[in-house]
Amino acid sequence: MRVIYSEKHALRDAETELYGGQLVPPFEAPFRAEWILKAARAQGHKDVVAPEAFDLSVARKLHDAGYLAFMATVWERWLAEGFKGEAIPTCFPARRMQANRPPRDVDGALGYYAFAAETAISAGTWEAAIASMQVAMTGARHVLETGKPAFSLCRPPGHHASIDQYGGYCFINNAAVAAQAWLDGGMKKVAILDVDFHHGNGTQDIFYRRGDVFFASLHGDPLDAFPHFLGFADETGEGKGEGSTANYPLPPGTLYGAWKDALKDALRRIAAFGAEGLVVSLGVDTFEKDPISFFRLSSEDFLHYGGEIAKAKLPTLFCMEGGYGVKEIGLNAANVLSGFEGA
Ligand code: 7XA
Ligand code: ZN
Repeated sequence: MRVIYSEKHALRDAETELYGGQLVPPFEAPFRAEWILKAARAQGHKDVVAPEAFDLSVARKLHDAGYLAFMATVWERWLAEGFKGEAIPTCFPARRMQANRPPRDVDGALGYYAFAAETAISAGTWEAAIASMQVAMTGARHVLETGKPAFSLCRPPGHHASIDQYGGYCFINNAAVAAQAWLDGGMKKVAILDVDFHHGNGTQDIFYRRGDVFFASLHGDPLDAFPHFLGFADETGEGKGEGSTANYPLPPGTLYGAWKDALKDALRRIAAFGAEGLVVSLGVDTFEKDPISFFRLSSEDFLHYGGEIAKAKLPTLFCMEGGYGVKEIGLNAANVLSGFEGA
């Protein structure tokens, strides 16, 4: 399978993540992309290309202009304030506060444009996020032009990035941009299938009121798992988007059998929707040894579900999302691609 990879991912190299009351080395770190690329090559996915130089015009259709302007300048503004550490929000617009006035102060603006505090911004973050989006768009173009599948090895990931907020290690919603690029390129209906352990709150937010993108997500129950405040089964879309969101929250300890049942239902809904293309938000943090998640998929299961996704018989783009800490992240991601191609 064609793999799109940018060395610029390494520019996203924060030193800190707020985790368990400590500032620790981030789980979402450069080694992830290197390990995944190596494993993909080892399984024969050797057609690796660099991304094309897309601008932000498609992203501007999905993300708020103020948010994008903030992201482009926040690190310089933070440094100009004289702060010594990485940029982390500390104050958020909470219940019964005003959530519609972006503060002038950079500390306040961080809380306004972030939905969580684990993701520290540092030098190079925005440049890497743009390169990651270009990786997704290059994959989208390849699929649109050839009908063949592609794997966009996006890093930083994207599915938590909403219309106007970053968090969960995500800044630009790569999968959403790819889906929008397909619509701009002539597809009438697109589906995004999110198999990352975490709910794709950003992707859901972006398309929740639209009828042209179906969003299905299998994830840890938000009552037990990040992002905690979105991803419940009763969220089904609004207005033109009514019926085009499908959430499958699953409990701690979920094994492949129950997960696969949810996957099959999601694929059935995607077929009924009439999608002409499928973007897969591919997180491998569903793995039994993932350090921050609680599903129990084995490496074999990833191979198998790649084959299940192929049965949809849709032009398919895989965009990398999460998966952390253990060597198997490469094997598991590559297994999905191989399972897809072998089906
Ligand atoms: O898919 N999203 C992720 O893998 C990032 C989850 C961030 C969790 C942070 C909880 N402390
Ligand atoms: Zn995840």
